[in-house]
Amino acid sequence: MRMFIGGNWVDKDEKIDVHNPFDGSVIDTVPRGDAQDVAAAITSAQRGSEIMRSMPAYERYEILHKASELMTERLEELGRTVSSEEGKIISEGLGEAARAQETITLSAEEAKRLYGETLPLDAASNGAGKFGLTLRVPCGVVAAITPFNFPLNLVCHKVGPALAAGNAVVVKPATDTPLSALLLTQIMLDAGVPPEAIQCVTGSGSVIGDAVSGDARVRKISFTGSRDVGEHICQVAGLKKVTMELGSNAPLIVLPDADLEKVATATAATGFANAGQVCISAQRVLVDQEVYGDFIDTLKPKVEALSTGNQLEESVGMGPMIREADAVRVNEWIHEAVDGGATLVTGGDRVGTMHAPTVVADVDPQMKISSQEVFGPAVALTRFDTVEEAITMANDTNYGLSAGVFTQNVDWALKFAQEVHSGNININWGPQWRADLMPYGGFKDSGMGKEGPKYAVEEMTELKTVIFH
Ligand code: TAP
Repeated sequence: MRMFIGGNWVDKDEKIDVHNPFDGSVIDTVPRGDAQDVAAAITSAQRGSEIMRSMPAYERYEILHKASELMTERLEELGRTVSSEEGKIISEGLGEAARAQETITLSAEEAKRLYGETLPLDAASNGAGKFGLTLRVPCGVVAAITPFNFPLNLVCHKVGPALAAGNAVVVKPATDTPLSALLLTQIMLDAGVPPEAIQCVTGSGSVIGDAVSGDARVRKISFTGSRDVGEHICQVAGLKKVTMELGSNAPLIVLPDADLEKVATATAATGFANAGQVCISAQRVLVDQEVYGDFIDTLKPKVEALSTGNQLEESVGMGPMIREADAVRVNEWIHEAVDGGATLVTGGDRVGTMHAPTVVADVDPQMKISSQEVFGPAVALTRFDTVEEAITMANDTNYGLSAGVFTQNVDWALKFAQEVHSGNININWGPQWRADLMPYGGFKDSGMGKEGPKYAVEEMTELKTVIFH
């Protein structure tokens, strides 16, 4: 595929191969964009931002609504593209395509809701005879830098609100998974987005990232990805608005009154979906010592029932990881933990990008598999004695994106909700759950700002205060 810059589909002599992570086969190529391509994209987007700023909200709504209809027609193609380039099983790929379509529908609706307010200026000692109001105005050019793991829906979470709010958007998709973003760009153009209002530049983040983040013509950066890249972008960005949706090592607390069957089902579902490569995967499962042994016995067969293999075959329960280097890293952390005294309950093997679904018990919270973001198909079990200890352990991390607790005790549930420092709190489910309309974003090193179209529109607009004297 080609990239889209300045109203044209652009090719380059230098290409990047896009691989199917299951067998390494090349499924397509994209141009290797450079800093000049980024500069050209931003120049065009500046014109696009003027067009979008003056476009009536109803037209922005209609275009996004049309885009959502076109996505519905192409759902199967979108889902297959996601699965082929990312490695998630086909049901998850199709599920992501359906969610992405809903994200664009929700964004279309938000185009109609850019409210301001009137200000009671005469309530201030110097305000008699004045009248004030606020206008919510677009930022201008929004840069959208996105990760590999949800290559369509997370692009929609930026493109949809950016356009709904009257901005132009420059998309920099992950190099491993650019095809879904390019397909989406085509759909947006087909729906009537002005060609200057959307740009999609492919190329390595380490090469072209600074050209995107550092350009003073970009007013807003919306980034989803790893903590360290997020921090680097903030340093390069200078005086810009930023939204940072970063990583985590999400905890799931199992209190002694929990239904262990339900917890085990939730752990298998929220720990191993997309081969554990979800920012809110259940990673640290903290279990009350009273039910620790029984929980392991209940969880083990559910994890062992996950068949691994070619993600495009419908019978397969878990596909490959995105890159072999990441599978090697996850495997090393597992074996480091086992060498340090943890117990391998199931899994532990790796062949190429395919890592077995793994459960490790008796994990010391200082071990990498617990203290750092695993981002792979491994779950670490640690036991605790009291609710207070469990909450302290859950909070003993630099991350804070999502957390889960299983209990029937409303006091414990409320204590957990109030005391766990995390952007999302799940009572009686694992940490991995999201409806695309809800405010979603992390605390601490998991980032700042919220996504969900309503909240992203707020972050991609600015308030102008108008005073009539
Ligand atoms: P990253 O390696 O951080 O890459 C994310 C994006 O940043 C890619 O497009 C990447 O481009 C680009 N990038 C790399 N270096 C850059 C630089 N110096 N300047 C600007 N952009 C740069 O993350 P990933 O491996 O794709 O995704 C996994 C991470 O994302 C995990 O930490 C996960 O938790 C996090 N994540 C968070 C969320 C939310 S909502 N909080 C959701 C999904 C994922 P290249 O691909 O070309 O390197």
